[in-house]
Amino acid sequence: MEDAFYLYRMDVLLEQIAACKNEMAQFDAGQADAAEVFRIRFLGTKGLIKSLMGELKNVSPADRRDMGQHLNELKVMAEERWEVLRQQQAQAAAGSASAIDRTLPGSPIPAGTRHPLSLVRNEIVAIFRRLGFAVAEGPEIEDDWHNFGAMNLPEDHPARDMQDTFYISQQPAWLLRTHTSSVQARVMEQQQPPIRVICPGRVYRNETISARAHCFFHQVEGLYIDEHVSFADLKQTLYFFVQEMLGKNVKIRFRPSYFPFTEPSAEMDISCLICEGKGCSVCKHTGWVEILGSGMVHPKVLENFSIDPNKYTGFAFGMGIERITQLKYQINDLRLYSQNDVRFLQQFGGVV
Ligand code: 2NL
Repeated sequence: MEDAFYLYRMDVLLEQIAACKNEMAQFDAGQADAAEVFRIRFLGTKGLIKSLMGELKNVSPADRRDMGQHLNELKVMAEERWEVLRQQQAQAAAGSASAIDRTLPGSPIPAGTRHPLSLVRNEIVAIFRRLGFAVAEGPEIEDDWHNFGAMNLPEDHPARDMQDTFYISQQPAWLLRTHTSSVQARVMEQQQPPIRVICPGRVYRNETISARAHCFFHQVEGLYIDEHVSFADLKQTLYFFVQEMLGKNVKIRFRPSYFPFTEPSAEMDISCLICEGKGCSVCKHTGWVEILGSGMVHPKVLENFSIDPNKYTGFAFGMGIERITQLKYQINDLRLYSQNDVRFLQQFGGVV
């Protein structure tokens, strides 16, 4: 009779206690927040052990004392296991805390240095800006007209040859610009005089790479078109530029030359910075080094953009940034500019 009345006989409860122990043994101590998950499952107010305790009233009074002891054992066992889990977790937290000391100052991120060509380009641009020149940029992939045709280069000019210029094989009408005159062509397309621009940028020529030649280099070209612009303006502008760029002691000279896009044309030399004109290997014992080409804009070029050559005149010039940089910093091999050797690049760290 008693057995039938008390639904939870001792053996049923013992089975459940055993199942609970089994679950505790298999509990995954590695899971996230393991101690708390364990507490909620076994020791919490809605946990397994509390619910088993609640069943004690359904055990016959004769077995109740015995059963209470079993359940107490189970509870102590769970509490001990919980304590171990908590300690493990605290240790893991302490371990990761000592691996990262957040009070230490951060390791500095090394700042890069500006490329010498960028430094010199920025200086050139700054000087011409003070003279009222605007800066214009354009695409490196150009068409024949902007690079050659508009600049008065005849169809059979050697610069147009595949030997000298990179053409885009998928699109033979396109090429890599050989000078930034193409940018000035685009400026003249857009705007009538007065025009006063400089065009810095990368240009390409099909050359075998050596200490003195590369398949790409950097240029700054300048263009000034207005009424009454004269060769005297050209000379004075470039003289001012050289004195600002390289120092007041530098002398200049012009030698007659030829470019298809200017007439007359002249190349400009400066007195050698290394030997101050006395003669050395840099100036090949002449005392002078060439730094740029220049001239009065050819009337044909003006006409190509519907600029009246009887009303307007202009001067233009072009210089290689590599060349100016070489003179300024005594760099003896063009390849150094593009090899990305930090031992070379870091030497310009102090210059802004
Ligand atoms: C050189 C020579 C030069 C020009 C570039 C130019 C541009 C226009 C019209 C006429 Cl839009 N000329 N540019 C003129 C003379 C010389 O460059 O040796 N460059 C590295």
